[in-house]
Amino acid sequence: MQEKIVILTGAGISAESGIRTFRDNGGLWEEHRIEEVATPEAFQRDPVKVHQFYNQRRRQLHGPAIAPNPAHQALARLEAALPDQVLLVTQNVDNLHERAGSRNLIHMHGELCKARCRTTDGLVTVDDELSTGLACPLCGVPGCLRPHVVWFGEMPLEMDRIYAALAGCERFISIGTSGNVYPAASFVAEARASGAHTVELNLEPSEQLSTFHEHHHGPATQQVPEYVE
Ligand code: BJW
Repeated sequence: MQEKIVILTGAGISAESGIRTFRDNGGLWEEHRIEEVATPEAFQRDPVKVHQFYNQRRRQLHGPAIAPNPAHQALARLEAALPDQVLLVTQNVDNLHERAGSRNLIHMHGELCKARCRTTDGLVTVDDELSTGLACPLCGVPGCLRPHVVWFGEMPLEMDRIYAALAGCERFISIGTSGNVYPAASFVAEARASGAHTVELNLEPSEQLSTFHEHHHGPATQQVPEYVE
C-alpha cells in the first residue's frame, strides 16, 4: 500500500531562512498587536498600517538574504520521491516551499505575494507594495486590493480538501508550529482519530505535544532532513 502523508508546516520551518516567527522571543507579535494588523477589523480601521506591515514583510521575502533552507528542500525531495502520496499544508504566507520545489501545496493562511480584489474576489500577483491609493487592476477601484492572507476570524483556505486528506492519511507530520492557532492546531487530533501515525518535529514541545505518537525536538534544518530521508 502506498502511504498517504499529510505534512503541516508553520513559521518554525522558515525561521532558519531568516523569516521571523510569531510567538517566539523576537517574534512578530512582540512588536505588533494582532488586533492592529491581523484582523479584518484592523484593515477596515487602518488599512495604511496593515499594508505597511505586509509590505515590509513582502520586501524582506523578496530580498537576496531569504532562500529556502534544507528543511524546505527535504520536503520537496520527499514529494518528488513519493509522487501523489504527499500533501503539504502550510500556514506560512512566504513562498519558500514552492521555491524549494514543492508542488502539491496548500497555503491555508494565504500568500504574501498575492492580493485579493474585494469586489470580484479575484487574485493578483503583488511584486511590490500595496497601498490605499493603488487602483485595483481587476475592478479599477482605488484601495480595493487587500493582502491575500487569512486573518483571525476568517475562514482558512481549502479546508474541505485538507479535511479529506486528513481523513485519508496514514501519517501526519507537523513541523515548526506552536499549535496555538485553530483550526490547524486540531489537525493532529483529526488525523489521529482517522488512524494516522502522528509526528511532531519542532524546536521545542508544542501545545499539542500529548496528541502526537512521536516527537523529535531541534532545529528544522536538522530534524526534517533526518526524519524524512
Ligand atoms: C522552530 C524553529 C526552528 C522556531 N526549527 N521549529 C478559542 C478557542 C479556539 C479557537 C479560537 C478561539 N478564539 C478564536 C479562535 C479561532 C482563531 C484562533 O485559533 N485563535 C487562537 C489564538 C486561540 N482562529 C481563527 O480565527 C482562524 N479561523 C477560524 O478559526 O475560522 C473558523 C473555522 C472553524 C472551524 C474550521 C475552520 C474554520 C484563522 C486563523 C488565522 C491565523 N492568521 C495568522 C496570520 C496570517 C497572515 C500573516 O502571516 O500575517 O497566521 S496568525 C499567525 O499564527 C499566522 C500563522 O500561520 C499562525 C500560526 O503560527 P505558527 O506558524 O505556529 O508560528 P508560531 O510563531 O506560533 O510558532 C513557531 C513555532 O516554531 C514554535 O513552536 C517554535 O518553537 C518553532 N520554531 N524556530 C523548528 N528553527
